Amino acid sequence: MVALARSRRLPQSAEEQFTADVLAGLTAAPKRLPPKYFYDAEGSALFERITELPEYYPTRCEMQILREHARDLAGLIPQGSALIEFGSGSSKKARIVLGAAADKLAAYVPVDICREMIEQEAAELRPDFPQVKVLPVTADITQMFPLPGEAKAAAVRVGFFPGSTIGNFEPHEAAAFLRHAGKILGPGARLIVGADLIKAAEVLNAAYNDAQGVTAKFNLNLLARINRELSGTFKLASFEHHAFYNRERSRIEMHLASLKRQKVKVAGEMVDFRAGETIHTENSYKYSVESLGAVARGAGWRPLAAWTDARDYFCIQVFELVEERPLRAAE
Ligand code: AVI
Repeated sequence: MVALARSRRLPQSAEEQFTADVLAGLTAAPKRLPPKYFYDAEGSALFERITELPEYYPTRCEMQILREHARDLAGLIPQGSALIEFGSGSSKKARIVLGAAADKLAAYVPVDICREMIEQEAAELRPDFPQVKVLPVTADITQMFPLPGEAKAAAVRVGFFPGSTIGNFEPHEAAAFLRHAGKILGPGARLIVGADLIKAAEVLNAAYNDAQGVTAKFNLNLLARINRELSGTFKLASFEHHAFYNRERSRIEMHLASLKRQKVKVAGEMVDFRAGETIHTENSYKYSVESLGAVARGAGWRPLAAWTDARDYFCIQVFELVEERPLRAAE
């Protein structure tokens, strides 16, 4: 940390960025690590296992809503649209939308940081939806990225942001992301967002403290990744997974708690831990249909439709980009 600050060099590679973010987070008070680093190959496989856990309801609820309202959803997709999925991962939810709206879609553009995964998914989708051009883009969805020509030329671009990934942004970041999505998708855009809803604390706490300990492994994998990639000396048995619902802030917080006083070396730097001190690794914000609608409105989107599952655990909302009208002289 000190060495990086002294050198005043800007991080260049992904590895330098990872080193800088980890050292900055571990020397901050309180300690924290960015949740985006959960998703190396090991972490992505653990996340896939989480989505199948009996306690982790979001994925099942979202798939159920998509299946149940696939026709209504297709009705809100204009003819000749391109579907742009932000952070597509396995594309299994997009398959439901493609199944219902393939005749309206000129192109499907899965966007993800992991090139191999989207190339592979694209290869599997093409034979199933021959009438839709599948055009994967490797990019960080929080940064500006160019769309393929076919998507730019489409009648309308429809964004798809499922999985409650919006919940892993801080509220101001969620608003900024929705504004940024509007800029990428352009005039007339629509946006389909999946979000986890506020509910009983027991249900939420169980979803992030599963009996098989997969979520604990997913959380601890962040330390294992630092050991693998940044010559870290974390002893995983000396840290414990903590996840709890913070009702005031409508969010699940995940932390890694140090079970004793200890020193850990990371990328050549020594980091001290007090007994009980935690590293804050993730927030997962929970919304209401109204609160998500309010964030979206503030970011220039008008709600068109909202559906929830039978228990109101999860929602899918569809928005339309509000046209920016130039001010007239009298206004
Ligand atoms: C990816 N994201 C929406 C998950 C969530 O529920 O916030 C990540 C996760 N963390 C622990 N379990 C699942």
